[in-house]
Amino acid sequence: MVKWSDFERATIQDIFTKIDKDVVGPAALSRCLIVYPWTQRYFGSFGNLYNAAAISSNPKVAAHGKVVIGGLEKALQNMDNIKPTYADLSVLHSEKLQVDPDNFKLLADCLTIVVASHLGKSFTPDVHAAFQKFLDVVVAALRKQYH
Ligand code: HNI
Repeated sequence: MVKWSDFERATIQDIFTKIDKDVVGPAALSRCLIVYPWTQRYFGSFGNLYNAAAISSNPKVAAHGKVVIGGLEKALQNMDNIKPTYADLSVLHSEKLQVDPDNFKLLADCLTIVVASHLGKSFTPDVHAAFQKFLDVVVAALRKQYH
């Protein structure tokens, strides 16, 4: 069972309240596909991913970036039960999508960079630490059903 301090709970909620999810989700996924180009292999049906400009303006990438944020919000609403909440999602990524689980951390890091750029000075080391812990728990939950 993950223990969350009151500061961590409040900080993580505050981050999701402050960020523009329709911007941050697409920006994080685009960044991941650009910085780590091998991740594009899972999005063959998304059309034009030929370069950074194409990826950043690809409507399917943007739409999926919002889906990923929606997935994170589900974790946010179940902070004390993220692993069971993510069981089906983990099976989907493992068995159907066959996503290499090492990529989860890459997308999580891209999300952190985008959130930091949006929150600026308020993204202090303490705030960053709370967000990192949240993403570490999410990534562990997504890896859980991999064998
Ligand atoms: Ni991910 C589908 C959440 C990381 C590739 N992914 C989803 C869905 C959610 C989701 C939610 C939709 C499930 C459904 O349709 O029921 N993905 C997340 C989260 C993370 C994550 C919260 C990590 C923070 N996914 C990744 C990574 C990759 C990835 C790192 C590949 C590099 N995900 C996919 C693909 C799909 C997907 C591919 C299916 C997309 C589609 O519509 O075809």
